[in-house]
Amino acid sequence: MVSQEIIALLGETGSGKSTFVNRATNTDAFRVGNGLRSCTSEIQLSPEFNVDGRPVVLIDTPGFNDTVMEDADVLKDISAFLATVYESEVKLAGVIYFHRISDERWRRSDTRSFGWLKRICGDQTLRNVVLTTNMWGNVDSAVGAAREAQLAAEFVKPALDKGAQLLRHSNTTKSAHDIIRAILKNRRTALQVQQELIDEGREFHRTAVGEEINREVAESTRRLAQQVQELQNALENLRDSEKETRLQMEADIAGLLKEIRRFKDGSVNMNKDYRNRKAKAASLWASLRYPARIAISCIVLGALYWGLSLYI
Ligand SMILES: Nc1nc2c(ncn2[C@@H]2O[C@H](COP(=O)(O)OP(=O)(O)OP(=O)(O)O)[C@@H](O)[C@H]2O)c(=O)[nH]1
Ligand SMILES: [Mg+2]
Repeated sequence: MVSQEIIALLGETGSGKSTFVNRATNTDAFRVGNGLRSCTSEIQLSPEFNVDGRPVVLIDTPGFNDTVMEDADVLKDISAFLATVYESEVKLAGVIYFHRISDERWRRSDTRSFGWLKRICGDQTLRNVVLTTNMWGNVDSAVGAAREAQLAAEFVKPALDKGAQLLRHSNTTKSAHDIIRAILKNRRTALQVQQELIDEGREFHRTAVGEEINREVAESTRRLAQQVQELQNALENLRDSEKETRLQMEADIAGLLKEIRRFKDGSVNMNKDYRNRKAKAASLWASLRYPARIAISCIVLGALYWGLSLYI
């Protein structure tokens, strides 16, 4: 039986999810990124901590990255884990989405990663979502406030209209707990992707998340095929003397065709890959659900082994 309040953290890579866990738990439980590379590569569960006497566990996720295939893997992992949680009849308390107020503009990658949040949650559960702005220390406060107002009036307005909250995080334990409190006030509801996968029994490629991945894959494949066609046309017009250019172009075409194959394979194997990731998600979830049973099993097995070694 899971008694904790479970909250999922979502956002772009480097948006501060793991740092939030460290502040909320007042520990250095998770590694945070300090370079240009993405840091968290797998879903991880925070140590349990208390907010107003209620036990809370945060789900830290790998960030969205603005690359189609890498994001597809992250989304399969997140969906598989959320489905596993819901399958065991546990509803999340909510979701925290992270946005760096220090970013100078709302980029295409923000629209894209915010889109994943909407497809995961659906309109009905946006009231259990807190959109958190962080990294206030890296921006002049008036500039940050103007950006925040623009976010509220424009970019995230539709989500706020449907009940999401826009809150500041000042990178302290108190601020992290205030954000969590804002979520704990709400009634728990199943997220859209959980309903699609479990209640409706859809295959992953038929969920809003899966359909969007496939749309992106088709679009990227079409663009790559167009580049191949353009290179092939240019090749036909090359003079025989331009041997080096020809070799380079042929190598470029081979690279593009390989990429197209990778996209197509990813699309064909999408559901199979999702199921593999779901099996992995089940064991991570079990570590939270049955920690005592696992510990007891270890003790029993240890005692048996000890007894056996004495006997032998
Ligand atoms: N100033 C400031 N820096 C922050 C804050 N939150 C995170 N950072 C810094 O931002 C960088 C990325 O933080 P992470 O917590 O690793 O981000 P993440 O979202 O977990 O990234 P991925 O694991 O790659 O998805 C680190 O250098 C953090 O120290 C914040 O609230 N304020
Ligand atoms: Mg991280």
